[in-house]
Formats: sequence, structure tokens, C-alpha cells
Amino acid sequence: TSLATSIGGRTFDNCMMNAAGIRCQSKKDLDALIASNAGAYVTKSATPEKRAGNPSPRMQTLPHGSINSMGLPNNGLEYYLDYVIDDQHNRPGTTNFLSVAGTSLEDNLAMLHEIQDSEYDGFVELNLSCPNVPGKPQVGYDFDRVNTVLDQVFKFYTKPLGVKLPPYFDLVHFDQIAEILNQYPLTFVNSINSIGNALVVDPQTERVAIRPKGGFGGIGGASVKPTALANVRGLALRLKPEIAIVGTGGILNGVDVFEHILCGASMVQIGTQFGYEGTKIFDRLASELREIMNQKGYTNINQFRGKLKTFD
Ligand code: RRO
Repeated sequence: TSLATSIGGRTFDNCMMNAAGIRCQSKKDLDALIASNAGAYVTKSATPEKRAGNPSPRMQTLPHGSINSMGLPNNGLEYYLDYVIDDQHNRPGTTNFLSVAGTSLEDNLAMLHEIQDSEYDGFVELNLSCPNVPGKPQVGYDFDRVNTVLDQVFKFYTKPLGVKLPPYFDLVHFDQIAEILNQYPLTFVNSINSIGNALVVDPQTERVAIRPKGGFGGIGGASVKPTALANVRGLALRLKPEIAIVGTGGILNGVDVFEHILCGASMVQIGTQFGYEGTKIFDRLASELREIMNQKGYTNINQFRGKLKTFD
């Protein structure tokens, strides 16, 4: 039973990996992902320079997931670009994901120019959906802005690129974002980032759960799975077939992975639950997904990817 997948002509021996932000900020974190059974890794979203992020406490465990307002703490683009290029030399033929999240169009273009001019030949995941930088809106909710960003990027960028999107909640928004994305030579889209600007209240202390932004933060984990599946499915039905879908959100077990793939995901990413379990989660998820596939008589994921049934 194979868990292999392919995106943009690159193959991966396992369709599961970490989600950006979780246990991928340091070289030590990334080394652990390389040593694991994950099919690839994505780096913590980078800005041009190192950032400390928001004040703590900035993440809290919840009964059904997590809330965070990390505020883009990262070691700066050069740190991650050096790492992925080194890895490319050490393990030729493997593809990984370098995440970038400029807080302005200028920063995104400057970083992508640097990547374009480098030796790096892996995937870039352009994060258009960070909900947690005070004063900076989520680009993915401003459709004209998404169009402007991609128009500027593809004027010079020729390497494989995908975008990380926020969750959408209206079918008209699926139509509108897909119409824009379909105009560009994107390799993949990744849905979803956390459900932004939620509020968790502790009735005991009568206080919010995290310090930044008065307690407002992004929700991940089990409670976001139906929203994540809707976004994966909604985009799978609307995007041109050359654009692969990376499914992220609410994956705790092999059944969740199976559901994301049924909805159209070619690769899945695990955030909150990977944070809780560490790299051994990839062994557990692989054996759980294999068991489901074996029961159903599937020998590879393409036999059921995107084949979700509806009534009528
Ligand atoms: O660092 C963060 O606060 C963060 C980012 Br960049 C993101 O894209 N999604 C998220 O939940 N947190």
C-alpha cells in the first residue's frame, strides 16, 4: 500500500507533512522532520529579517484544538533559504516547502526575488493568510490584493509556487478566489490557515486565553476540520487541474487524512496535533491511513483522491 503522491511533477513517498509554524522554526526542528517519516517539511514562514513575534502567552491548548497569536516569530529568510539549499545538496531529488510571509507586498517581492536568484529549486509556499500581525490584514480576504500580489510575483518568478489561504465561508468567495488563482501558473494552493481572530474566554479567571491583540487569535485543531474540508473540496471543484491542493486543518488521525484526500487533497499538513505529538505522529498517521486503505482495497491515494460522493 503506497502513501506516495505527486505535485507539480515532484514525487513524495508520503502524502503527510507538518504545517508551517509548528515545530519548524529552528534547524533542529527541521532536522527532526528530515529524520521522520514525513513526506516533506515546510519551514516557519519567513520575513526578510528575524522577528521575535508577539508577547507571551501567545498560544494556548484548547479541549478541541489550539489558539495562537504568535505574530510571525522567525529567524529571517536567509536562515531558511540556506537550510533548504544545504538540504537540496545533501538529498538531491527531494522537494520541500519554503514558507514566506512578508508583511507587505514589497517584502514578499524582495524575498521572492532573492529565492528566484538562488540555487533553490524546491517549492515556495507564499503565506497570504497570517491572521496575527497587529495592524496587518489577511491578504487572502482582499481579492483585488491577491490578484495584485500574484500579478507582480509572476512577472519574474518562474520556480514552483503555491499560496497558503485563509478559510472562506461563502460559496461566492470560493468562486471569486478560484477565478483569480486560475489566472496564474500556481503549482499548489494550501487550505486552510487557522480560523483567524477567534476569542477564547476563561470563565474562571474572567480573562482571555492569550496576551496579544486583546486575546484574539487563530484557531487550529479538531474544531476546524469541517471548515478545512469545505475549503479543500470547494477549491478542488473550482481550480484548474494543474493546481494541486494541499489540505490542512483538523487532522488528528488516519481517518482525517483519508477525508482530506477524498475532498481533493494531494498532500496533507498537520499543525496543532503535530505540535502535541511530535514527529512520531507521522508513523501513527501512516499506519492508520494504510489500515483504512487496506480495508477498502485501495493500494494508492489516487484511487480515491477527490472522489467524494454527494447525494443525487
Ligand atoms: O505566526 C503566526 O502568528 C501565525 C502565522 Br504567520 C500564520 O500564518 N498562521 C497562524 O495561525 N499563526
